[in-house]
Amino acid sequence: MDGCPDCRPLASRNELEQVLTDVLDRTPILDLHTHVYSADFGDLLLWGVDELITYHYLIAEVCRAPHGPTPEQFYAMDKSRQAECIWQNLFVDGSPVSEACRGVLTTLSALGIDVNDGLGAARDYFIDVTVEQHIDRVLQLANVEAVVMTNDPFDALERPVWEADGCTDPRFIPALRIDGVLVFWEQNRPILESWGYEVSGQPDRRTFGEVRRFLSDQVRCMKPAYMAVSLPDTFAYPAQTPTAALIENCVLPVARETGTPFAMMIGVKRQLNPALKLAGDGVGKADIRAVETMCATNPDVRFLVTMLSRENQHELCVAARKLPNLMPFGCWWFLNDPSLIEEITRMRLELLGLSMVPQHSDARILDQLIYKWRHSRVVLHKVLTDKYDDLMATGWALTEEAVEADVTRLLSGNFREFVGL
Ligand code: HDL
Ligand code: ZN
Repeated sequence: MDGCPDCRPLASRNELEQVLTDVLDRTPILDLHTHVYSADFGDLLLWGVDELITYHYLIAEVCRAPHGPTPEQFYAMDKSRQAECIWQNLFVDGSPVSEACRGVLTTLSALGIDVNDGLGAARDYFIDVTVEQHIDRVLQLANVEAVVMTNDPFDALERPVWEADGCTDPRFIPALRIDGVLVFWEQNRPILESWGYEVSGQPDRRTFGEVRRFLSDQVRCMKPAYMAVSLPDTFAYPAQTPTAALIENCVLPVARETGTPFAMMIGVKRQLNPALKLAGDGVGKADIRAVETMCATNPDVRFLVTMLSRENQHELCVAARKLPNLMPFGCWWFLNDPSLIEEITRMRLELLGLSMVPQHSDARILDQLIYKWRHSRVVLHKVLTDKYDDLMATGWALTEEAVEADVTRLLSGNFREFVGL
C-alpha cells in the first residue's frame, strides 16, 4: 500500500467526496442508448439551440403553460417560432425549474453562453460552428468517449447511408432498432416484401425464416452493439401475439446465432395524447414476468433491459439478482430526473452492487449529452459518496484506485463487457 498515492486508504468523507468528484469528471462515458448520429447521417443528427429548445419534453411542457399554445397551434409554427414560443412561455414567463428546462441552461452555460442574454445570444453562438466542430466540442465537454445510436432499417433517410459507407466515426456505435418488425409488423411487412423477403400476412414458419434472414442481413450490415425494441406497458411473453411470436421465432435465434444481445425498453403507453405527436407518449407499469420468463428460458442470450415505470424498478433489480444474463440499465425518459435517478441508483447499488449500468442519456439532440451527463454525474456522486462512506465505516480500506476501477465499470466497462465491445 505504501508509496502509491492511489493505493492509500481514503481517510475521510471529505477526501472521498473530492476523489469522487475528480474520478467521475475524468472517467469517460460510453453512452449505451441515444438518438444522436454521426455526421455521416446528415440531417438525422439534430444539434444547436433551436433543436435543443424544441425537444419533445419541452413541447409537452409548453402546451401546459398558462398562455401556451395548443399542440395544433404549436406544430403549425416553424422551428424558429416554436423555439421562441417555448423560450417565452417556459423561460421568461416563469422560472425554468423543470429538468428539461434546466438542461437547456446547463448546456448553453457549458458552451460559454450567458443564459441571461436570451435566445438571440444563444443563436449567435452557433452562427459559424460546423457540425464536425460541434461533435468534438460536445463529446469533450460531456467527457463521452462513444455513444450508441438508434438505427432503424426502415428509416428512409438512414438506408442510403448504410447502402453507402455506413457509419465512419468510431465514436458512434450502431444499434439495430427493430420496432419496425416487432411492433409495427402489419405496416412494414409489405416493405420487407418489396425488399425481397417472402413474408406473408400471418407470421408462419416461412415468414419466420425470412424475418430471421432480414435481421441477420441487418446485423451483418450494421454490426450493431445490440438489437433493441421499445415495448408497451402491456407487453406479455410468452403470448399469442405477433410481437411475442416474432421475438421467439426470429429475434432470439438471431441473437443466439450472431451473439448479438437483445435490449428491451418496456413500459411506454404509446400516444396517450396523439395531438402531441412525439411528445404524446405516456407510461404504464409493465409485467415483469415477461422479462423473467424470456431471460430464464434463454440463458445463452444476453438481455439489456430498462423499464419506464418507477414501480417496475425494484422487481427489475430482484429479477437481475436471479438472472445473470439480465443487465438492467439507465433511468429512462420520465425517470431521468434527479430525484428518481437517486432512488433507482441507490436501489441498484444496494441490490446488485456494481453489476448494472446506472445511466444512459437517451439524448435526441447532440448538445443534450452535456447536460444529461453533468446532471447524472452529480447524482452518481451523491449516491456513491453515501455508499462508499458506509463501506469505510466498516473499517474497509477504500483506495482511489478502487474507486477509479468501480466508476469505470459503471460508466463504460460493464456495458463493453456485456456486449463484447
Ligand atoms: O423509444 C425510445 O427509444 C424512447 O427513448 C423514445 O425515443 C422517447 O421519445 C424518448 O426520446 N425518450 O427519452
Ligand atoms: Zn430512446
